[in-house]
Amino acid sequence: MTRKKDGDWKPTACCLCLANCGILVQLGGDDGRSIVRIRGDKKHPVSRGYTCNKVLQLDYYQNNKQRLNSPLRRNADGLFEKVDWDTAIREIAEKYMSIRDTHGGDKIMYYGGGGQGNHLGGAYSGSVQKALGIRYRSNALAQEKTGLAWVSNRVLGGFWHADLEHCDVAVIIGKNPWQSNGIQRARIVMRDISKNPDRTLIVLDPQRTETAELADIHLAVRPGRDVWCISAILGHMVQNNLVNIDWLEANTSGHEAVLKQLAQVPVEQYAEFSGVPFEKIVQTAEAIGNAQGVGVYEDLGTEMAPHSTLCSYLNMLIFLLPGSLGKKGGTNMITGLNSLFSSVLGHIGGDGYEVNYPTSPVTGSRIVSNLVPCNMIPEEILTDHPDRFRAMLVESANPAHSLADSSRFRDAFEALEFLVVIDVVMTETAELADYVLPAPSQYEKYEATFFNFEYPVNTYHLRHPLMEPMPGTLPEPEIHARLVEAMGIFEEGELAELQRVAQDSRDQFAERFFAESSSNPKLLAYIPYVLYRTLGPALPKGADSAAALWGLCQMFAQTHPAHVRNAGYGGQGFAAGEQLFTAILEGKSGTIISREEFGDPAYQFPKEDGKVALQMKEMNDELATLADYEMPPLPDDFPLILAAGERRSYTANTIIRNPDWLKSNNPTALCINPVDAGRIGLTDNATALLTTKRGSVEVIVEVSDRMQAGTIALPNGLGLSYPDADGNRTVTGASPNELTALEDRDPWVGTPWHKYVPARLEAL
Ligand SMILES: Nc1nc2c(c(=O)[nH]1)N[C@H]1C(S)=C(S)[C@@H](COP(=O)(O)OP(=O)(O)OC[C@H]3O[C@@H](n4cnc5c(=O)[nH]c(N)nc54)[C@H](O)[C@@H]3O)O[C@H]1N2
Ligand SMILES: Nc1nc2c(c(=O)[nH]1)N[C@H]1C(S)=C(S)[C@@H](COP(=O)(O)OP(=O)(O)OC[C@H]3O[C@@H](n4cnc5c(=O)[nH]c(N)nc54)[C@H](O)[C@@H]3O)O[C@H]1N2
Ligand code: SF4
Ligand SMILES: [Mo]
Repeated sequence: MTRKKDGDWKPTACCLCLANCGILVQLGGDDGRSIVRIRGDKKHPVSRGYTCNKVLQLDYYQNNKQRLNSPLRRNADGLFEKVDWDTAIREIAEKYMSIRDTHGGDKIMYYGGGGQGNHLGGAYSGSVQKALGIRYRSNALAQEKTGLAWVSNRVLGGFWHADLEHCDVAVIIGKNPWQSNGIQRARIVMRDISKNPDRTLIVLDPQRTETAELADIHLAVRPGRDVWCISAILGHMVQNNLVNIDWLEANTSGHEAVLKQLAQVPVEQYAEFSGVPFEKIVQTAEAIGNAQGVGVYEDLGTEMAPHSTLCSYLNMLIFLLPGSLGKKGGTNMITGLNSLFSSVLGHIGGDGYEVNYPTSPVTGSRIVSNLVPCNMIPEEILTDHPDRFRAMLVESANPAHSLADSSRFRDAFEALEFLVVIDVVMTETAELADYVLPAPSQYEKYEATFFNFEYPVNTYHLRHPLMEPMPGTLPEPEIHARLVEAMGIFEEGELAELQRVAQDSRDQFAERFFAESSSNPKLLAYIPYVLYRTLGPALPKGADSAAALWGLCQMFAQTHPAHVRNAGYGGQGFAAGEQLFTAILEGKSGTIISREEFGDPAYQFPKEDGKVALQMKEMNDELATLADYEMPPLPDDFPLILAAGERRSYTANTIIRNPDWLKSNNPTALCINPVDAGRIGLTDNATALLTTKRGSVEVIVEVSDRMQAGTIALPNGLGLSYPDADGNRTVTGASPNELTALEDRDPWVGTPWHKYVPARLEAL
């Protein structure tokens, strides 16, 4: 074997979680298509060389037995047959158009568009959606982050970043960054706060997680009772002058009403009900109230449990009451190339309630951030309502496995008149499709995400391909472009002039593109497609997928000229946008796109009146009900609370399917407290039957004193099928959504209560 030289290291990023750490890889194997060595990329401006344990397993994603290499069509016997691309594109376009023309494009739903590492392809789906008149869409954000997105928009007018690198108090709520990362350089950042006597790490989690073990204050809340714990903390702050009243008066509206409400919180009673000792509530309130900079990070432990939306609102008060917005070490509003959360809201009436917000067609559910609540999708299909969804396009997502109640989702997908799935592998959802379209892996094409949430220096990482695409695949932008063409949206030659100018010079292209679009609105309406087919061919081979970024760079440079200039891109007219785009296109380890100033009021208070709307009537009303709220008792036959899907050192949603990657002793285990295990008669590695009102699965037990008594936890992303050595498909581990129910969801935004599933466990 020849020794690899240092020059063989190629920069890219890890696609296993939203941190997208910059990495360097070496290729090897018989055909040079295996990722054989991996290390952190120190040149990456955000991750700076950091990775977690999972990154070493990336080749299980790149190379596996389920990769697709041809479009598949379901034949009359219900089996898949290979078809060529022209046939697949033509037939798919015809079928969608016929549904559009007969029932209306709003009966076709778009789901997905990208996972943890790939958002570029989904950006081009906008043109297909436009061509079909698709109105409703959704993705996994509508089963976790829509509550947060809603309250953030209402209160702050945008989305925020917690400066955990510099804060003196970090509050981590329902998140275990030690295992789930997401936060940049998570383990280093958590350890730094933990080690520093002048900084305080507060962790709210029923479980003694690895992160909780680092905490100065671990609030071991009873599951599902976060809202009382957080109210008690805020109540104690208000009742003991631990709030920054000058800041609130100067920068917020409605604070009198909110402070009055919190002044009435029976702190001791709430503390007791939440399971957290009163002294710890006091200690937490004092740490937050006396801090210069407070950073809050919430995640699934609170977002997938009862009162989740109210919790998200109260979690923002944790940094707002001490006035910790718009400063170093605090919380800052972010601007990125493209926001994953749209700021569309209804109308806020004179009484403070939102009305005329968008809703879903059948159940009338609130649509936040343009996303139909995931838990409502089956009900929007399995009905004879005339406005039901009749067809779907699923791209880079596995909803038949990842959304609540897989069995109902299977029924719903089977009831559709037409389902097309775009993926790199055969998935549980693809199995149910009429057509499956294969895409190259994220290491075989230009790829990027819009998870650029950093502040004050924000970055963008366009990854270059490491190898040629797998034969038989087409990148998503090409698939979408061909669908648009099969639907006859543009005339032959309609884009020829723009194509010609693009070949000459990108500066002229900008002038020409914006001039032409004022007379031809179609160019803007189909902007991803138009850029892909005009500017795309003028970019380096394969980089046509980056064409849409050019449009985003131009917009970003127009809307944030100072931030872009501070990052080094300037000049008149379209020059700054052009320079920014060139830097992103040519950069291989991530590119700095903007530099902001801490505390710039124009950006920190984006709402129209320049103030934070501390009061949010819907939430204040719900807060008022807590004093009289009775927890619904657990049913006698389901005495345990199951967290259905937690992050472990070997889970990555469903991105890696080959079970060989599961390295630790028993990564598929159901964790249970020793007392409960003893009562049920279970020991380590015992097999048990786990049952909820929706179903039963077999699990292997791990007894763990990290678990709070009365609670059990199952890892996420398992229960995937994969061919064994003989080619027989076997399932490893339990699929959590065989156990979850659609109706157990947040009343505001429909997010599931996966962390609060009543369950029973029996020895087998
Ligand atoms: N290893 C790994 N990392 C991942 C992923 C992965 O699949 N595997 N997925 C990525 C994705 S998509 C996401 S969204 C993030 C999610 O990241 P996290 O939110 O950190 O993930 P979880 O482990 O599901 O849940 C976090 C914590 O919630 C706690 N919890 C359970 N019930 C409650 C409760 O009632 N209250 C509170 N306060 N806490 C509770 C659990 O004990 C657990 O420690 O992870 C990302 N990173
Ligand atoms: N019970 C329970 N359910 C959960 C969770 C839980 O904690 N408990 N967690 C939830 C959370 S937070 C999330 S984010 C969701 C995630 O669930 P999904 O949004 O469904 O995402 P993934 O499981 O990451 O699946 C991504 C799909 O993209 C495919 N893919 C990878 N690369 C490419 C590519 O380049 N192109 C295309 N077209 N496809 C590609 C993969 O093969 C995979 O099928 O799961 C949710 N489900
Ligand atoms: S933190 Fe996330 S992106 Fe970084 S190496 Fe780990 S899984 Fe990959
Ligand atoms: Mo997620």
